[in-house]
Amino acid sequence: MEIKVEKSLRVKREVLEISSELIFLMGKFLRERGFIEILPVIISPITDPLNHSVFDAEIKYYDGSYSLTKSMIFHKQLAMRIHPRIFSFSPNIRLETEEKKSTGRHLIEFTQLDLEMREATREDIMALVEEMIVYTFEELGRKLGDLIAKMNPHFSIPKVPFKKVRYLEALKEYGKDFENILSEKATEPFWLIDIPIDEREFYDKLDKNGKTLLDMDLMYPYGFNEASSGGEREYEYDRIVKRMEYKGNDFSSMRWYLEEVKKGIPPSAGCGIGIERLTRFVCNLSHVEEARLFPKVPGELSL
Ligand code: ASN
Repeated sequence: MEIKVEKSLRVKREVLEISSELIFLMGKFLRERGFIEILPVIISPITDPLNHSVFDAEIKYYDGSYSLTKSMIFHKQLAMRIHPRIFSFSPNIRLETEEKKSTGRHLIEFTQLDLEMREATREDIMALVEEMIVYTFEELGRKLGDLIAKMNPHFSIPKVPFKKVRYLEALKEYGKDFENILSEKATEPFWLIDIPIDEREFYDKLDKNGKTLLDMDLMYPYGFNEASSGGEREYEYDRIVKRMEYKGNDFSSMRWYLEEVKKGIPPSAGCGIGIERLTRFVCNLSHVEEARLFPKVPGELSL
């Protein structure tokens, strides 16, 4: 295992300035639309089971243990009881295996702008995110356009609405590597929608067709690949139990969540947008490790 100390501090000052402005502008946009920022949850007895395996990140505490947050999905759903529109800049820990290093878009500690909206549909969230990106890029261009132009010849304000591509249709046309192929070919961000039930976690809502989900990934062009994932949520106890059984999720570690769902949680939709990936895209960086201070690359130890 390599120890890479000085690399952690090699991020460019300009990149940090752009990242800081992105965070500020997206928060401003959401506040102006009635969202409130909630503080992130770092440890909890429940966290996102994810659809792929990572090493455990648990902290023993007295007779029990806490998990480090992999995503705030369940806490966002519970927060819907208190306020209809929330967001958080949520640090996530996912102890990915070292192969993920070469994707250019994985860090084992990253931050996502996680947002959730009560009674919303997937379409509401896609429209909101499109508007937020356009607003953020316009304001960013006005303030830091010269700086960005030096790093990224492709930087432009995307046209809305973004194109929507059905997962299964893209898979049929381009084969297994369709996400990379489509992202390489694209010059504008686009949505990947209707992701099959086996490819995602239990909490995104199953369509009436019983096969695909009412969910979406936002994809960046020029090969930058996935930007965000989200969807409409399952919120009814019986449906959630069925979905967990289908996926083979562990019920005992999810009991805190299930107890709350039994009491009732509102329907909602939302998504999470990776801040380091957004910074990487705007600044045209080859790896997310160049998009933040103190990056934690899969398979390495660093400061
Ligand atoms: N934040 C994502 C969402 O809201 C979940 C995730 O990151 N796995 O759907």
